[in-house]
Amino acid sequence: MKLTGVELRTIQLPLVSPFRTSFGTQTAREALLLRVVTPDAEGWGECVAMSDPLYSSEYVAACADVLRRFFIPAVAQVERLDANAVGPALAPFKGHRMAKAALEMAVLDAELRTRGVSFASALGAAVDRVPCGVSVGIMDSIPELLDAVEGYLDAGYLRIKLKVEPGWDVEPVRAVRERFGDEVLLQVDANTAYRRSDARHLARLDPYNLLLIEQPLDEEDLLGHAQLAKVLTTPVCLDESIVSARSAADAIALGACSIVNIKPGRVGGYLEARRIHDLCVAHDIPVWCGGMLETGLGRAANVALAALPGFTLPGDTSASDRYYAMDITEPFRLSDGHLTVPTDPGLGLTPIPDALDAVTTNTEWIPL
Ligand code: SMG
Ligand code: MG
Repeated sequence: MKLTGVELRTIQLPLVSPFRTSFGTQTAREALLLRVVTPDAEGWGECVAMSDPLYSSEYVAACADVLRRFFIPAVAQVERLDANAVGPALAPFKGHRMAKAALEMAVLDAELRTRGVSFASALGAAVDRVPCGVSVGIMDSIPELLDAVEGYLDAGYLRIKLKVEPGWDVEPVRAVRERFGDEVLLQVDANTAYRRSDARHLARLDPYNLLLIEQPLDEEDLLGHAQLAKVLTTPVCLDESIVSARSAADAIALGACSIVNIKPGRVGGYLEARRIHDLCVAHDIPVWCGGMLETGLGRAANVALAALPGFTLPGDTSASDRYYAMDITEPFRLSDGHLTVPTDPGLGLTPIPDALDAVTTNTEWIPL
C-alpha cells in the first residue's frame, strides 16, 4: 500500500451521564480520529487518549502533534506499507503508544478492506459474539449507585465493574453485593488511587468475592502489586502498568498480576495486543478487553479482539448507548448481554458522514 494522505479529525461527543473515576469526572469524550487514504481503500483509526494526561501521560493534542510531526511522515516513507510495517517504522520513537496504535489501526483497516478480510478473522477470533460488562463510575451516594447498577443489570450486562477510590470502596461493594447477591460477576477498578500502605484496607474487599481488583497502585509500581497480590485473596489485575508484551511478561514473572486488562491503545496497537493475548494464554493468565469510551470505530475493533480465545472474562465492551446518545457509526446494541462481532471487511463499519460532521471540532488533511 501507499498512503496518499491522512486526515486528522477531532470530535467532541457528549456523554449520556457524567463518568467519575478516581482521577476526575468526564462529561464529554473528546477523541482524535484518523482516516488514511490509499489508492484502493480508506482506513479509520481511533486514538484512545483523553483530553488531559490523567489516565496516562498521553492526551489528544499531544497525539495529534506527534502523529503529524513524526509518525505520519515516517509511515509515509515505508516502501511496502502494511499494518505489520507500522510498528517497526515507529519503533525509533519512544513512547506515545496511543498515537502509534491509532495509526496502526487505520493502516490495518485500509489493508484489510483492500484484502476483503475482517478485523476479527485477521486477529484470530474464535466466536461471533462477546459477553459484555459495564464500568460504573463513582457516584454521590449509595442509592444512586444501586439505581445505576440495577439499570445495567436490567439491560443485560453480564458483569459489573465499580470504579473505586479511597472513601468509596468497601461500602459500595458491600451495598451492591447485599442488594444484587453473590451471583453477580463483580470487580473493582482503582485507576492507581491506592498506596502500598493500603494493603490491609484493600484486604477488606476480600470477603465480597470479587473477580478482580484492577490497578490499585501506581502504574510503575510492579513490585508493590506483587507484594499486594500476596496479601489479598482478590486477584490483582493490571491495566495502566501493562504497556507492552514485555511489561506483561515481567508483571507475570514477578507475580504482580494474575489477570490482564488488554487495551490496544495502551500497548501500541492491535498487533501488540494480540501478542499479549498469546503470552497470557501461554501462562494461563485470563485476559479481558478494556475500554476507553470508544466510538463505534474503536468499539468494532475491540469487539473483534475480545473474540479471541484467551478473552475468558467479559470486557468493558459495552453497548454504544452506555456513553453516547448518538454515536458516529451505527450503534452497537446489547443482545442477551453480548455484542455481535462485525464480519464485513476491515472494521466492518464506517462513520455516518452527517453524524461525524455534527460532532467534528477540527479537521486537518495531510497530503503525502
Ligand atoms: O469504555 O467502558 C469503557 C471505559 C471503561 O472504566 C473504563 N475505562 O481504567 O479501565 C479504565 C477506564 C479508563 C477510562 S476512564 C475515563
Ligand atoms: Mg482500568
